Amino acid sequence: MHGRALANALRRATSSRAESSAPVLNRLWSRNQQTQAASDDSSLLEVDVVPYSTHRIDSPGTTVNTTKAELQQFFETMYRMRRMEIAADMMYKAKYIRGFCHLYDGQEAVLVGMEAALTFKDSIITSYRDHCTHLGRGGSVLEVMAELMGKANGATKGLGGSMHMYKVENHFYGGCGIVGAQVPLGAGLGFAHKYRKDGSVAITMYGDGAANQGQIFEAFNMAALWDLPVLFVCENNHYGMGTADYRGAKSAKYFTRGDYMPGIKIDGMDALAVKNGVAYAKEYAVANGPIILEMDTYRYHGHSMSDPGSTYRTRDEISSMRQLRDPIERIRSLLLNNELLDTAELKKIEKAIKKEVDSAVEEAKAGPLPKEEMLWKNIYKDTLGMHMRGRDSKTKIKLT
Ligand SMILES: Cc1ncc(C[n+]2csc(CCOP(=O)(O)OP(=O)(O)O)c2C)c(N)n1
Ligand SMILES: [Mg+2]
Repeated sequence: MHGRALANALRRATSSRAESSAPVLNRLWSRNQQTQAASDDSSLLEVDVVPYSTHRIDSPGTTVNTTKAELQQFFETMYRMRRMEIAADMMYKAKYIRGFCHLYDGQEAVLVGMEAALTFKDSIITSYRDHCTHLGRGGSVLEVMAELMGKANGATKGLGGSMHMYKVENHFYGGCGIVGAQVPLGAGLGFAHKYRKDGSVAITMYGDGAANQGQIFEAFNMAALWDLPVLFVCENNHYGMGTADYRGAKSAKYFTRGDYMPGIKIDGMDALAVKNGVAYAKEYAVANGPIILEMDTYRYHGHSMSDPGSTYRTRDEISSMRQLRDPIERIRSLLLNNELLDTAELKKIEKAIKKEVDSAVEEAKAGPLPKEEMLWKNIYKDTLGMHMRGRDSKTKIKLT
């Protein structure tokens, strides 16, 4: 990142620490002295988060309720996501995983905070950066790792790979490889919720790069025209491949880009800020219609496995993010500084999760490949006795 972008990133980083963490910890500390929260997993704690920026809507409150149990769950889930992505990186380099592979490490607080404010009745659709979305929607590390390795016990039976995780029973509609294509689909999911009057919302996620596409504005228009319960979640990780946000967008204030539609900018490195913002937006969307949520976040890896991620941004920028805004370290500090868990307890959790990920990797490696007949299954719902041409015109395969 150069000049302006670097200065902005570091300003964000310092403000997160200076404005939020220090007072938060003090406040939590004195509160715990009174409530003995550490002894009870469900005792309520209050944490202050960095102020939200808003467009055409009042701000959510900046004091967020949480519990020891919730903070521990945030820590565990984000740590599991992080370890899984690190394992995927290693398996890719060892050639167990081939083809596309976009990692999510750095951005974990977005999904973990969002899921804390949603239920699995709310729908989610996202881009190709979808491994952790699958975990957030109740999937397992094994399902993701096996899918990445093209195995039959993978999330989509080894047929989709990295960009096509899917879990329809928990209303996760995938992983889409075409930049921005999921956004109108997400508006359609919102239409279904409204039509069924089920009180749920559709979350349609897209990146800062995708935010400049025409189809995004078409989806905004329809969703707003029909008051659809949609949260348009722009994950602003500040780069679209190697292009910094400010180089590709006339206005990088993505939360304002719905014009007539309200928007909120959220610290996407803080799971508590995300939870609170999403809960507020869900209530708004069910009653009034769509809203944009810009998540200010950062990806540690390159765009995909073919991108070392260090040619268009400095190593200093990446290490500053890790040191000052890392979403896992933020929750670790809250747990430690408030004596909810000690270092040994956190180490034990980390060790158990590492073991869980390692054994999922081994199980995925040993998993079966899809049967050959999967090549011609699932093409038509009713095959009507059709045949498929084989490698030459003499070979005909009956579709089943
Ligand atoms: C329609 C289309 N155009 C271009 C591409 C190539 N492409 C893949 S990802 C990407 C960048 C998208 O960046 P962003 O929306 O910020 O998402 P991020 O990768 O940062 O999560 C591009 C240009 C594509 N897959 N589809
Ligand atoms: Mg991006």
